[in-house]
Amino acid sequence: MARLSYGRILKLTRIVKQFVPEGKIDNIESFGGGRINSTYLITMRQESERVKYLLQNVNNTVFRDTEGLMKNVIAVTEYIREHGGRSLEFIQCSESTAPESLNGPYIFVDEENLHWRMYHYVEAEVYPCIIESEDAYMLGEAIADFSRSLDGFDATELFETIPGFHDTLKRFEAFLLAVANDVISGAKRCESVKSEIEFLLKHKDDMGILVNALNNGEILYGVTHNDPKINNALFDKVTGKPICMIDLDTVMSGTPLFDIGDALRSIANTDSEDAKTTENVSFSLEIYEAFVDGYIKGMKGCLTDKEKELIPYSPLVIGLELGMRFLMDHIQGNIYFKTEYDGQNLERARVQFALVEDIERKLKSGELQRILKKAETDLN
Ligand code: GN1
Ligand code: MG
Repeated sequence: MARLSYGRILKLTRIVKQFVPEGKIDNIESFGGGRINSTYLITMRQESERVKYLLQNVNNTVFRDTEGLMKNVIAVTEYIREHGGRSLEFIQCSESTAPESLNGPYIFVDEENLHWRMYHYVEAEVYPCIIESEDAYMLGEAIADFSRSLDGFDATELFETIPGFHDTLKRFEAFLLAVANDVISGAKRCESVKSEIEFLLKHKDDMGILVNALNNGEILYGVTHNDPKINNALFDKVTGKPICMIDLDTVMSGTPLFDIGDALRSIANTDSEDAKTTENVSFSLEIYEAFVDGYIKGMKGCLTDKEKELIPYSPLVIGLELGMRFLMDHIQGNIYFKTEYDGQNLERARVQFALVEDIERKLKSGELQRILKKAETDLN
C-alpha cells in the first residue's frame, strides 16, 4: 500500500484529535481494501497503554446522509450488544469539536467537506476472497448469527442509506439509462462492451427473481447486512470462530437472500473479484455446500420454504447485479468504485458474468438444488 505523505499524516492527526484529544499517536497506516470508504489504522499511546482505532473517511457521494447512516449503525450495534453479541464500538466526536463541523455526534466534517468517523479496532482475522471450506461454513454461521441477533429489531426503523440498493430491476433501468446517455453524449464507451450489454439484456428475467418475490409478498422483509462479502466478517485469530460482521453502512431492510447471494458470489468464486481474466473463474460447489450447511444450521429453522427454495438462485441474482454495477461504472467513467486503472471495472464485470454463467450451468444440472436439499436433510 502507498506510503502516506507528511501532509496526509498531518491532516489525519488533526482529525484523530477531534475524536480522541488525549494521547500520542504512534502510528498511522492505510488499512483494508474497501471499494467505497478509505480506512486508516491508528495506534495511540494513552497513559502507557497502546490503543488501536480505525479512522474512516465515509464516502459522502455514495452515502448522502452520513448522520442518518450513523443512526442506523449505532442502533444496530447497540441492539446486538444489548442482546449479548459483539459489535463495533464507535466514538463520539469530542466536546471540543466545533459544532459546525459535526454531522450528528459521530461524524466530523473537515474543511474539504470530507466526512470522518472513528471506532475501536478489533484484533481479528480477515480473510481474502478465496477460502477453505471450514471458513465458508463459519461465514455461513456468522451471517446467520448476524441475522438472528437482529431478530426483533424493527427493520422499518432503519433509514435507506442507499435507496434501492438491491433492487436489481431498478438498477437495470439505471443501467439502460447509462447506456442511452453514453450513446447520446457521443462518449462511445459502450461500443467496446456490446457483448457484455447483450449478456445483461439476455438475463433481464433473472434480475427480478428476488425483488419480485419480495414485492408480491412471497418472502418478507427483515434487517439485512446487504454487503456481507468475506472481508466484511471478523474471525477470532485463535479459534477461527466468527466475532462479528463489520461494514454496516448498508444495513437496511431486505431479504436474507441478499446476504446469502452476496456472500456466495464472493466466496464461492474460485478466482478473485479483481482477476484480470476469467479462465479461472467458476462457482465452487464445495464452498457453496459448506456455506449453506453453516448458514442453515445457524438459522435454526428460521427460514421459510420459499426462502430456502430461492437460496440457489441468490448468488445468480447478486452476481448479475454486481457485474451490472461494475459495467455501468465502467461506462460512466469509473465514478463509483475505486479503481487503479481504466478498464478495471470492465474486468470486474466480466468476472461476475463468468461466475453467473457457471452458476446457471449448476442450476440447470440441479446440483445447487441437490446440495441444498442435502443440507436440509442432514440437519433433521
Ligand atoms: C463495495 O465497501 P465495500 O468494498 O465493502 C460495495 C458492495 C459491493 C462490493 C464489491 C456501498 O463494498 O455493494 O458488493 O464493493 N458497497 C457499496 O466488492 O456500494
Ligand atoms: Mg461496504
